[in-house]
This record gives sequence, structure tokens and C-alpha cells, in this order.
Amino acid sequence: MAIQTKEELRSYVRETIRSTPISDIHTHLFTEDFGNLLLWGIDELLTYHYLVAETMRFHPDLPYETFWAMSKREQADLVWKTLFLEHSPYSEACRGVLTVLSRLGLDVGSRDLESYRAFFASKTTGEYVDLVFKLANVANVCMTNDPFVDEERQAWENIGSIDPRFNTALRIDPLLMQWEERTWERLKEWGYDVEQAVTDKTVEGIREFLRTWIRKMNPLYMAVSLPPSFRYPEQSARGDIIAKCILPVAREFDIPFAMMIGVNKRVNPALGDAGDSVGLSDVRAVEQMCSLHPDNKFLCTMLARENQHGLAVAARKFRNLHVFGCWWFLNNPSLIEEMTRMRFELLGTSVTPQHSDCRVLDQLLYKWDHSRDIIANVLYDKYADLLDTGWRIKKKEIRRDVADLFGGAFWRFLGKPNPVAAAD
Ligand code: RAT
Ligand code: ZN
Repeated sequence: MAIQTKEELRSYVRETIRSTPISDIHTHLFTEDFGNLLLWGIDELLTYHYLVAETMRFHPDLPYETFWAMSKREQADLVWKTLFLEHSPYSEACRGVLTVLSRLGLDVGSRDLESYRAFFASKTTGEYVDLVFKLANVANVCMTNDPFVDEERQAWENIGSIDPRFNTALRIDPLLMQWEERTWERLKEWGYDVEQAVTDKTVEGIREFLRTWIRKMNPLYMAVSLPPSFRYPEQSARGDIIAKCILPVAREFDIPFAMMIGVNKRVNPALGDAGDSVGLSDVRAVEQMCSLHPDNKFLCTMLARENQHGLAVAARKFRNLHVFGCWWFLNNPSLIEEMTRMRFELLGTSVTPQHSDCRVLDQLLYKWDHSRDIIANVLYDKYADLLDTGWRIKKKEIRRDVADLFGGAFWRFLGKPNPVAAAD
């Protein structure tokens, strides 16, 4: 059935965006099998590193070590008092906590942290996971699986089948960013025949390492976060490892290489995860990668606002490139809106406009609620422009497009069936 009026269009787009289940293609969430790596609940929400950074701005005299030495509950108390009681919590990360509480049916107006704690204490992990997936209308999330994190590597030894709502992604930052400093020694310790120089023997050892983990995890893609100084091709261990190990193995298993580019790591190391920053990167590196390796697939998101236009243009040139998400410091309403509008205008529906990057399960509720509203507004505007030309839009076409934006385009790019469509 075709849409008749703009009012009908607005409400149908909004309704479709709300009711379409999402494949969240990059998160830091885990299944229950990973034990403490799966974070949830109010104290985890409040100590999210985005909020730690904001809190410390109000306490110039509080030594960082003193904050880190506090218990999680004490840290959460300080964040709550500082950002929610002593100042208005309208930053995006603060607002997110309130959206979560509200979506869970808690009384946000009461400001009663203890009652929120009591709510979470009454839930088991399993029932809470079910509740959040249902309320968020998220069908599946992709984890970030890093074999260089000891706790995670150990967890994999006992993991059998994985909750199908959670997909895997093999994350390999230390392989590319610290090969000569220490990663080669770790691989050697784990029994791979490698040396510091990227010789033929090392190449074979790294390929074996990748194959082992790909077989174990069955990842949707291999991923890395890269600094603004990243260039490609590059005369370096990193450049060699990408060209000789990552890309051939990615081809072997037919999985994309995901590049998340633009992080200046630890500009303030005392802040831990909150101490990373952003810098302008070179889209040319992405273009070169796609052009030199036409048989590989690449996912890419970039952290600098200034890189977004160039990246969207690059995706018009290279069909082996799929652009995704409004990453980290870009995950704010004003920037999501701007980026989504620009991407829709340049790429139509062949883009994945958002991922959540959740570190705490509950955040699925706010990150997707907030993004859904923005995407709905932008999409409405785009369809309204079509209506003005006399083009008639069918409801099923709107459903098709939204399904593409919320995972369909991604799964098609992977060449794998979309589990959401299969479940229909
Ligand atoms: O957004 C974040 O939580 C960052 O700390 C990073 O984890 C980033 O998303 C990444 O995947 O490197
Ligand atoms: Zn992330």
C-alpha cells in the first residue's frame, strides 16, 4: 500500500523504525558464559568511562589514583552525586542513564539511587539479558572478542555453543599496534613459531594464530582500532602484517577486515579507558586499502567528524567498503543527525548508520532509543522529498529500507543470511 500523506509517512516511518529488530554490529557486550566480562546494572552504568571523564572535570583536586582505588559502588556514588545531583545531567552519556531507568519503568523523578540498586539486585543475569534484548528490540549484537585479554582468552577454553543473540568479532589491536614491542613474544609463548622481524616464518606463524582463533570464534569480521597516523600501504611491521597476514586470512575465511580509525590512545593515561582522544585521519589510506585489495571486504568507521564526508565518498568509489556507525565521541544527537543525513544523501540505504558500542548491557536501551529517533527523523525527511516529486512510496518499501539500515545491508555485505529475516 502506498503512503498518501506526510502525516501518514511520519507515523509509519517512526513505527517501522521502532518495530524493526536491530543487528548491532559493534558492541563490547558478552554472553553470560564470559562471567564478569558481561557488565550490567546501575553501578556499571554510572561508571561507564564516558561518565568517569565527565565526573573528573568537576574534581580537579581528586587524584586519579584515589578515584580508581574506590570500590565500584563508591565510584558510582561519586558520579551520581557529581553529574546528576550537583549539575543537570543533559550530556548524552548522562541522559542515557536516565533513559535506561525510564525504559525499565523506574521512577526517574525520585532520584533515589538506592531504589534503582534494589531493582537490579532483584534480577538474575539471564532474565535481565532477556528483558533488555526484548525492550531494546535488538535481535543480535556483535561482541568484541580479544584473545590478547587474559580473562577472555581463558573464558574461551570452556566455551561451547554461544547464545545465538551474540555474534563474535576477532579483535586484534596488539597484533598491529605492538608487534615489535611485545606481541611477537606473546605469540611465541603461546607456541607460534614467530620472531620479531616480519619474516616468512613470522608471517606463517601469525596466519596460524589468526586461523586458530577464527576457527574457535567463528567471527563475523576481524577488527582493529587505528590511530590518525595510520597510512596504507606502509613500510612497517603493521603494514606488512596487514598485507601478508590479515588480508590473506580474511580472504581465506571470506570475512571483512574492520578498520576503526582515528583514536589517539591514552592522551591522558591516568583516565584509563576514558583517556583516549580523537585526531584527523587520512581517508586515502582506506581508499588505497580497498583499491589494492579488491578481493577483500572492508568495514570502516572513523572517529573524527571531519573525516566523515571523505569516508562516505570513498564508499561510493569502492563497493568492497561498507561504512558503519557514529563512533564514540560522534555518538551524540547533533553529530548522529548530521552524519546520517549526509550518508543517506551519498549512499542511500547501502550503509549501516549506527552501532551501539555498548559496554554495559543496559545501554542497549538508551543508545538505540536515541539513535532510532534521529534516524526516523532523517529518513522521514528523505522520503518526504521523494513524495514532493510525485514518487509514491509503498509501506513494504519502507519496511525493506529500515531492515537494510538496521542490519540487512551489513549481512548482505558479509554474504551471510540475515538472522532477523530468517526468523520472520
Ligand atoms: O567507545 C568506546 O567504548 C571506546 O572505548 C572503544 O572501545 C572503542 O569503541 C573501540 O572499540 O575501540
Ligand atoms: Zn568499541
